[in-house]
Amino acid sequence: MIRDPESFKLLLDTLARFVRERLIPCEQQVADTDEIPADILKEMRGMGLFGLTIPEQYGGLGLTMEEEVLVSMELCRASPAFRSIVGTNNGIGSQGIVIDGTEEQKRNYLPRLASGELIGSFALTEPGAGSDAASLTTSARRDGDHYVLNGAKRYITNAPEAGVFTVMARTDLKSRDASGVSAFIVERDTPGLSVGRPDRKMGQRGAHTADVVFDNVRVPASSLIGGKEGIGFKTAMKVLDKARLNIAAVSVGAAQRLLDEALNYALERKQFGQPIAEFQLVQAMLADSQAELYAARSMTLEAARKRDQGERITMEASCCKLFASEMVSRVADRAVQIHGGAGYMQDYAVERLYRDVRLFRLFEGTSQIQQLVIARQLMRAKR
Ligand code: COS
Repeated sequence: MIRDPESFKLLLDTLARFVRERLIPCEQQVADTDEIPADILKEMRGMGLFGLTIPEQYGGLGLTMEEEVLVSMELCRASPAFRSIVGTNNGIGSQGIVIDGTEEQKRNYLPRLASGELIGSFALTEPGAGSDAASLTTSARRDGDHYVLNGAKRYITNAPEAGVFTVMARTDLKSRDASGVSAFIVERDTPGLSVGRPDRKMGQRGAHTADVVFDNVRVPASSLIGGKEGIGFKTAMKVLDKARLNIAAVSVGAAQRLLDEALNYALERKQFGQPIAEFQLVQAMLADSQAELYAARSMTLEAARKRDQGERITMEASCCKLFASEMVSRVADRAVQIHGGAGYMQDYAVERLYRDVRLFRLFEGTSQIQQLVIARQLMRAKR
């Protein structure tokens, strides 16, 4: 749902200009330094990019899902690192509070997340609990008016920058499954919480992940999301439904950029006396990329509209995440192929983007987990 087409077009046009004039020219610097420059971050805050999805009453732009995916598609024409720094505040680092938080929790955290003053992060994955997220072992033992957290989380996006974490931990210490998991809001400076060194990754320089360790971290009982034990896994899954749809949009944005780079190169590069774009084997790669990109874009928009109508989109989000993240990998591969030897060189953006987009098939649920979710939903509908 687009609430006000005119002002939304203005937002998209402003963003497109920012991406073109500020972000893309800065990409190589981000890749070289592994940091997003402070002036770019300031501009992103000024544009409201940290609070796109946070409801207006808490200081955000309150975008609908359709608006959100269109913004992600535009933003992700630039290096995914720029999306990543705002990604957790708009997605997994805030949505647990937006979806299931108490009024007090919303009032306390959402305005600062919306402004970008605070970076939010989502701590589900553990060294021993990746795809099998419900097997997590981080514990939260009740102690009077507090809970005491112990355990370790792994590959936590924006942990080095985060001021607040949504942490999934086991409150029913005898349980082994999802039913014993609760979600907590844990502030960065709580004694006993430590963040490891940023991970060294294949790509996505400028976007950071790290371990987060909880060593007798005492948090007030009021930091239990929704004020209720045992619903934390469901909160996490609801957050991921939305996040997966967003990753589909992120993949579409990156694919648009990759195709653009490939097309420009094919039109300029001459071999056998003519631009390589004139060769039908190159055209086939361009055409397949465009067709798949269009399909991913269409399905993502359709699922977003469905969510805006209040429908559950668990299956659709997984379909979109699966298809779009696999699609962008194929588009990236073809973009490198069209560039020939140049595509293997760091002088060309496609070399970096090829490595960056590989993550999309892994995080927020691997392609295999999306297949599992889709198949389970299909079977459930028959029972
Ligand atoms: N929305 C609401 N509730 C959901 C849900 C969703 N999308 N998905 C699951 N649930 C509920 C289930 O209904 C079930 O509740 P009941 O027992 O009351 O019916 C509960 O949550 C447990 O669900 P399920 O039995 O399906 O859990 P599993 O342990 O089988 O795990 C998968 C399900 C594999 C899908 C889940 O662990 C997963 O998504 N893994 C990947 C994790 C991931 O994406 N990690 C990325 C890092 S986080 S950025």
